[in-house]
Amino acid sequence: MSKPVRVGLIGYGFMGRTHSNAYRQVGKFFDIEHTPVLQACCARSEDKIKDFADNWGWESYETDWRKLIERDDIDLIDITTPNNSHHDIAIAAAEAGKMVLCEKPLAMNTAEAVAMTDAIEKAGVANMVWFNYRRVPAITLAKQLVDEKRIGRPFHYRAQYLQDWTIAEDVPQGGATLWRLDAKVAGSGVTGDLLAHSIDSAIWLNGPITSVSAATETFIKERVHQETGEKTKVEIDDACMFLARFANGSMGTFESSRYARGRKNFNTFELNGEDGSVFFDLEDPQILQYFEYANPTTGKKVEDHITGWRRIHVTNFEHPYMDHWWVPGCTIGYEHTFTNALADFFQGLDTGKPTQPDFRAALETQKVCDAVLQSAKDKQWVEIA
Ligand code: 4PW
Repeated sequence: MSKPVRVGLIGYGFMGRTHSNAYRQVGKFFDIEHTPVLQACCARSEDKIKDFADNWGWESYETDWRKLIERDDIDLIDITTPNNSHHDIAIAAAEAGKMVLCEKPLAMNTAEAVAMTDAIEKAGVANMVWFNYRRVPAITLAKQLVDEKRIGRPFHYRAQYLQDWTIAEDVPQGGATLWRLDAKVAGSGVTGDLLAHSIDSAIWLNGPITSVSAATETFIKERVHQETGEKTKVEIDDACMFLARFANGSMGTFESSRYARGRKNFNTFELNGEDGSVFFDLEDPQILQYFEYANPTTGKKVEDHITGWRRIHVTNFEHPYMDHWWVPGCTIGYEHTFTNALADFFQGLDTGKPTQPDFRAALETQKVCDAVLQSAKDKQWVEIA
């Protein structure tokens, strides 16, 4: 029996589009009782949101998010607006008893993230934060290998998240499209925008991070602000590197930059353990590399002349999510990670089992981001409470 969930989407940018596409696809590819209804979308500009609604098939639109939240015909609020509005919208939506989905990073800082998590938990509403890379089948498979104890005692975690789109000095900051460069709107630079993904994956695959030591750099110190036309100080981190210690005794290195010429969305990680290693690179998204040293079922050690890294093409029905898509060997892409995430969320509603990562999990990532920025500022190790 179908149980409609009437969605109110706030924001119409890049993430507004990825989410709209996912709402349209999820019920077609996944067998879910709870299915989304594209009830209303919302943004300040009437012209833009009307076009957006028409294009994606949203049934109505609002220009004030408070009005959207007040509507009785909305069950779920999905937040895809810039980071500085997540706090107010999420709390108002939770207090109105709506389910809440929120784009990453959860908040501008830990204090906001704590207040949001408290409001969500007090209201007892279903929730999820869009760390979509957990739903890349190859990354989900990496998690399966960890859970199957194929990695053994972990020693090293290594992550990179590199892009190159801010190298030119004439890229402005602020405004509708370039708010990611404006600290007042984004909260931070690559730490919140890119490393938040790497940290979420790391915690998921390798457990809590207990302390960090970081360095950040802002290569271009002033940029024209899109709204005022004035040259103003750039207050975000353009690049960030940090060392980490994990609760399980392993060590981590993380690097992120938007000045890595040629790198567009280079998101990689490697986990090295006593019994095996895994490596993933988003530029080769259907491949998970796995090195097996010891098999956890047979206990057999693999050490001979044909031992080596294997490239698992994660496109078979046995692989996470893939039985919902095409036929073995046919790949899926970036947009499917959002559909897979929604499928997990709605299946969670069907079964009553909450979906991860929820606000509480995203709060843990936010704490690490804040500790990283604090460490870079103070030039010393910071413990994560
Ligand atoms: O969340 C991230 C964004 O803000 C993304 O996953 C990639 O980097 C694509 O856009 C930015």
